[in-house]
Amino acid sequence: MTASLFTPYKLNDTLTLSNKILMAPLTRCMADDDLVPTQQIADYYARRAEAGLIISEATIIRPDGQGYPNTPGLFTPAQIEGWRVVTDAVHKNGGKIFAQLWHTGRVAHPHFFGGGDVLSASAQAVEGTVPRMRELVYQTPKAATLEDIKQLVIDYAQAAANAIDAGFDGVEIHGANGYLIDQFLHHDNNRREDEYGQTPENMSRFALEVVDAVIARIGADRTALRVSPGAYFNMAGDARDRDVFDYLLPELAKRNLAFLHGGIFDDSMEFDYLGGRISAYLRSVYSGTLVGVGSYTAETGSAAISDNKFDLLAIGRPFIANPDYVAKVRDGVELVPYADTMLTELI
Ligand code: FNR
Ligand code: 8K6
Repeated sequence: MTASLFTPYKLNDTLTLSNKILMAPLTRCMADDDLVPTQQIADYYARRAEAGLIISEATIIRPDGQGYPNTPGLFTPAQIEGWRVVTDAVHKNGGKIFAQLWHTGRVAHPHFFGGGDVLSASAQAVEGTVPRMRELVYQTPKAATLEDIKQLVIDYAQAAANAIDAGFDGVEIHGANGYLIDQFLHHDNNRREDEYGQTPENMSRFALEVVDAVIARIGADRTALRVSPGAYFNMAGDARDRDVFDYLLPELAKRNLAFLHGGIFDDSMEFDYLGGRISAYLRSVYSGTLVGVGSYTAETGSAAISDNKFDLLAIGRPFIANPDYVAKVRDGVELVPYADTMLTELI
């Protein structure tokens, strides 16, 4: 019933995955206080190396991208060194690993980077407080100037180059879940009146500039992107967002990315303005390799691949509960159910 998951998948001439199960990016908030991954983190990923591809927890490209405690970075020599220990450990166990490149935009908090501006597409605050740090209220961001945008694009590309230096097999740019890139892609947050706002072309411009700058540094074969056309986290949906993604996705397809990854917690969620599920919408508009995700089991994910709904399956929470997820599925061994209480420990 899960056989379709256990055949190799050729992403491109550079990368072939040994199976179709990806470990989804999972923020764990366990880097040290310099945002360096620890030996425990290396061991945690190494235990999961049987995945066809691991996508790392979201990793910030620069200090003002931080919105949660102890999320790792990829902008200092010590962070690059720390990640090299992780990638070596994964490779030694026969695995492959991409870094997920992250800037939280308006979901950042100056508490984490010593004060200063929070940047976003527009000066629209996200409501509420930093999770588990309830005293930290989100502040109204500064709308990024054209100069800020130029620098951000440079910093994404530099983080991608740092990731390759650190031994990663590639990067997944985090364009999903209401963080910085996504803030440009949805009308809820993007109220700009310049060449980055109002029209689908303009609202897609920042995402495409980041993608193109990363490709220029590390090659399209090693570059992937995660997107959330259906807003569901840190963001409200708007029917007009559909036109933005209808423009963006064919543009992305021209770039021959390694893959495109949907960002959603439960892919049975339907979005009126997308005509249904995220995966179905992405499949209808995007012609390249597509990763499905969101409350799938190996069985339902394998069936979806057999039905050509997507090409690869990403698994999140069950991988937190089961370091040996892939072996268990292959051997038909029962899985340990995930519980939120497991987030306090790296097993
Ligand atoms: C996530 N998710 C997530 N997504 C992302 O793009 N970057 C990240 O760093 C994280 N971090 C994260 C932490 C935790 C604790 C959870 C539960 C989720 C979302 C994740 O990649 C995935 O899309 C969802 O968990 C849905 O897949 P599952 O868990 O239903 O297989
Ligand atoms: C301090 C912890 C930081 C974790 C950041 C990553 C976010 C994952 C948290 C899981 C909760 C998700 C809620 C998503 C809403 C889904 C609605 C369908």
